[in-house]
Amino acid sequence: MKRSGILHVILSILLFLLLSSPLMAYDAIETASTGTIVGTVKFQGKAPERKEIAVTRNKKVCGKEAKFTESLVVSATGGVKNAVLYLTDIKRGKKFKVPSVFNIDQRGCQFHPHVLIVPAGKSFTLINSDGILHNFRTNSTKNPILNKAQPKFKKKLKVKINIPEIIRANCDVHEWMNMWLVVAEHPYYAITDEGGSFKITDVPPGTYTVRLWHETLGQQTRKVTVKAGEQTKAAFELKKK
Ligand SMILES: [Cu+2]
Repeated sequence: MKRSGILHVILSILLFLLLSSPLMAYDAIETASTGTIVGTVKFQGKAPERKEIAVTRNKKVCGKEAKFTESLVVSATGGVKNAVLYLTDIKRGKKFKVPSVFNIDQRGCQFHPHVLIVPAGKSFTLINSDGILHNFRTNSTKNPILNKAQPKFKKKLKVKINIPEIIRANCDVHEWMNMWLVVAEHPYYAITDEGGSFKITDVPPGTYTVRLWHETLGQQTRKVTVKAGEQTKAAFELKKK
């Protein structure tokens, strides 16, 4: 083999290692004494009203019930739903278990749930409950783009995404249908509930960076210190950008 050929092989191997390294950055270990991070995400000021979605296609199926935009859902007490919180710098901790219910349902021409945590490299199911054509397109930058038509006879479709990334997905048939996939490389991710509360459990003691991500309100980071057997509180406030 020529010298340039060998160099090419070495460079290819290095590039492969570099690209695949994010998947190997987390180690599952036995976690005996751990702590919890609990908190809330609140909206500062008066929350904007959610707009009703105008159903322009497949009205019989899609227009049965009124639908409202999900890009910012704020409770009566100011809690922000569907904010994602995760540790950006955790290297080892609990095993990443795949959730028992692990799918996206296209029902009433909306994605359920609107935000889903997806363990990287694990398959999940797209369900078509509507009996009409939907299409699932991911707008990824780190992963290959998925573009999966799901005709009415195709009730279930398996998909898999390998590289951690927060990805917007949409349906090309119904332009109002969109959702977010949070492809995670470790189990320390949480989504806020209706009241804006979240909980990250079984965290090994240490100091970590918590990142908050919300689809329209942006991001924030915060350092937290977790102690064994204790709860660490983290309160976030966001305002409209
Ligand atoms: Cu659709």
